[in-house]
Formats: sequence, C-alpha cells, structure tokens
Amino acid sequence: NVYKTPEEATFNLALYLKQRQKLCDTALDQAIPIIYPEKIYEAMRYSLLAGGKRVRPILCLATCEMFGGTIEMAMPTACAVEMIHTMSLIHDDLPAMDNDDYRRGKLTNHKVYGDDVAILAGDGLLALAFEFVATQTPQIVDRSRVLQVVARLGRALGAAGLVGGQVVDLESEGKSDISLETLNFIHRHKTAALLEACVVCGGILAGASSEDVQRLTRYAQNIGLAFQIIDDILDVTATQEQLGKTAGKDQRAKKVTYPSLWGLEESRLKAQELVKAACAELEPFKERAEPMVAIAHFITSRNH
Ligand code: GRG
Repeated sequence: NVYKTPEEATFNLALYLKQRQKLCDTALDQAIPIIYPEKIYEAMRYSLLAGGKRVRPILCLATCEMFGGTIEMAMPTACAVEMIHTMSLIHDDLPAMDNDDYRRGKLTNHKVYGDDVAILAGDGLLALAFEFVATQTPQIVDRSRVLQVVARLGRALGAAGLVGGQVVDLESEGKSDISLETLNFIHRHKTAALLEACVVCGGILAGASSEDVQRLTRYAQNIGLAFQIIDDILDVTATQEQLGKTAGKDQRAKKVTYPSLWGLEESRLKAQELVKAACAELEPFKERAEPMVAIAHFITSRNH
C-alpha cells in the first residue's frame, strides 16, 4: 500500500532528498567550469549553485528509476531542468519583470552582475541545458528518446509553457478580478509545465509507455497546482510573520492568489486533495512509486 501518510512511511524522505540534492549539486558544479570570459560563467554559477531545493531534478531522477532506469541515464536531463528553472528565476527577478532583490537567500543575479549580464547568464543557462542533454546523455540511452526529451523540454519552457504562463501573469498584475480559470492557467504553465517535463522526461529516458507518460502528466499537473497553492499559503503566513515584526509595513503588491480566492483553510484542503489525486495516478507502480509518493506529500508539508 503506497497510500501512507508521511508519519506511517518507513521510507526516509529527508535522507533521500539530502543524498539526491548532493548528487545534483555535484553534477551541476561540474557542468559549468569557469573559463574565459570568466564573468559569464561566474554569473551562471552564482544562481545555479545558490542552493535551491532541487525538487525538479530529483523528480526527474526518481521517475527514471521508477521505470527501471539509472541515475546516470537521467542526470544530464536532471541538470538541464535545473538550469532551465534557474534561468527562469533570473529573468523573473529582473526589473522589467518582478524586480526582486533577493532569491534563494542571496542578492538576485542582476543585483550582483547588472541587468545586461543577468540576461546573458539566463540565456547561457538555457542554451547549455539543451547542449547538455544532447551531448552528455549516456550512449546506452536510445537517441530517439533523447530527441523526445529535447522536444518536451522545448515545449515546457516556450510559449506553450513557462513563457506563456509568465505573459498571462504579467497581464494580470495589479488586477483584482482575476478568475480561478486564469489563475489556474498561470500556474499550469508557470509551475506545472516544467514539473511535468521533469517526470515525463525521466520516464521517457527509461522507456515508459505512452499510457505511463499520461499518468505521469496527470501526477505532475496535480502536484504542480498543489505546489503553487502551498507557495501562496507560505507567502501569506510569511508576510503575516513579517508584518508582526515590522508593524504593518507591507510592501507587497496586491495580487490574486489561491488563499485570496478560497481562504487559507480551504486552500490547504485543496492542496491535500490534489496530492491525493496525484498519488492515485502512481497506484499501478506499487512500491516502486514510494519516493514519488513521498515527494508529493513533501510538497504540501514543506514550510519554506
Ligand atoms: C523559460 C525562456 C524562458 C523564459 C522565462 C520568467 C519566465 C520566462 C517565467 C517565470 C517562471 C517562474 C518564475 C515560475 C515560478 C516557479 C516557482 C514556483 C518557483 C519556486 O520554485 P522552488 O520553490 O524554488 O522550487 P527553489 O529555489 O527551491 O528552486
């Protein structure tokens, strides 16, 4: 029975995540040596190695293993999804977009290197992501699978994915009458699309069937929305804490979020329902799905 609550699980998720984070950090570190012109490689490394949770690469590795593949087969793709994620954060933080000063507990890329180099660091990471998948995936993986991975990644981050979600998000800024449909569109594209690519690509590399790929897609769409709902909840609770400290100096722009539509309690329930639906998709994979089930639960139980 894979439907264990986090308390019942014998699987040690904290240890699993720590080990995989380390593997991913090492691979990412080796992916970008500093050569001439040093500045651009330093800027790329600054954000890539700034210590994210590595949820996306870990999901990619876990899915590949669930279908009998190895970590080595999926590591170049796992690195690529983290490079793509990081570049989207660098560009999202720019003054022309969200204009943020801090990310992953450090100054944002453009605050350290300037807008010009930050744009190029994002571009460099994006290009390297594709080069890395194409050149570093071990030869034992059928080339037609590598080609499918490249296509999936391209789709997930282009106008049909991240870029499309970001455009609708920018259009929605400052509006208080955003519908649930629009909010779902934004997060299906900004957050769920890349998570979907992570698990689908992990599956494809290990030879998952198209029926399995559809299950993975539904798993990722559900955890993607749950992830965003929890993000919104954490934003509210962190802001409330902050408000307590700074006696009401709330500088955050007003925007429509899940808690603003549903309230905190209802949002928590919806996130739990989505995680349950995600895990139900993994039922046919029995105990092999244990890490993926635990990761789905982690998404709703995390506190940062
Ligand atoms: C992809 C070509 C291209 C352009 C980018 C800027 C942009 C277009 C899209 C925005 C994407 C964006 C900022 C989505 C938000 C995703 C999200 C939920 C980020 C937080 O992820 P975590 O919590 O962060 O996994 P860490 O730091 O742990 O990795």
